[in-house]
Amino acid sequence: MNVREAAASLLETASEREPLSAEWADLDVDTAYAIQDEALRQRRARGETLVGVKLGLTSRAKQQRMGIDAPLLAWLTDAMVLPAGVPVPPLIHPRAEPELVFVMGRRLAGPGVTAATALAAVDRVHGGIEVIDSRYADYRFTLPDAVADNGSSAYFSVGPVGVPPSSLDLSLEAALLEVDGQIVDTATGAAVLGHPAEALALAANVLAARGLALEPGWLVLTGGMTDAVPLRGTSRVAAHFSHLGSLTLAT
Ligand code: 0L1
Ligand code: MG
Repeated sequence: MNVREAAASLLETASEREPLSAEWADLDVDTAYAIQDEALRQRRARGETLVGVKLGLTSRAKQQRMGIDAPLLAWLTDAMVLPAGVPVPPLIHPRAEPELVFVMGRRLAGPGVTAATALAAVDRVHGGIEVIDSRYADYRFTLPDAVADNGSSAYFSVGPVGVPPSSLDLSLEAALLEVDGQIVDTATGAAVLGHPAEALALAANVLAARGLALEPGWLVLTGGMTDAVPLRGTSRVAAHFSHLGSLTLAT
């Protein structure tokens, strides 16, 4: 299997499959990012537009659950945007997680980006929910598998309240995750690498190593604040933020 075939195969996957590493034993992270980039090329060829990036595995809760201790980066396209009121489409085994979402005001290029310089390039911050859906059976994978699978991306929704990041302390911004009327988890922005701006700086610096930058208008999902909650058999998931409002998805 080569990079193009792996990307096409992951894009077509509509039910649980074996990890890519089961058939590609020496799959490494650099090759996995090449597969991710090729999958983005194939998505664009079928009409999707790049709208930003997401970070995954930026909280201890997520890293411990997945048994992987390094964050990852993945692409976001317009086909992954779930507008308010649109139910989550059928997926393999979806899970939801609350995230802090930046909208870039200026281009941000690494290397050497710090949390402070990263925040200065942000136009506003929103609360959001990401719906992930690993193509791999039981969410069992290595870091290269998850990178090749575009960080388990499926859909995401951005809440209606957007504010300048200087107007609040994002490390203290809290999210309550509610499923069918029950609060199932809580966290603050500090769960995301100590401060979500650290995740933003990481994204800029990781992209710089690939000759890329965060572009004006891009969305940056900074990673699940809590562990992701399974949606199968549920009807509704909501995230309530302390200053960034609430959003609800029908599941
Ligand atoms: O958004 C995420 O944190 C997903 C990272 C990839 C691993 C997973 O499926 O949790
Ligand atoms: Mg996420």
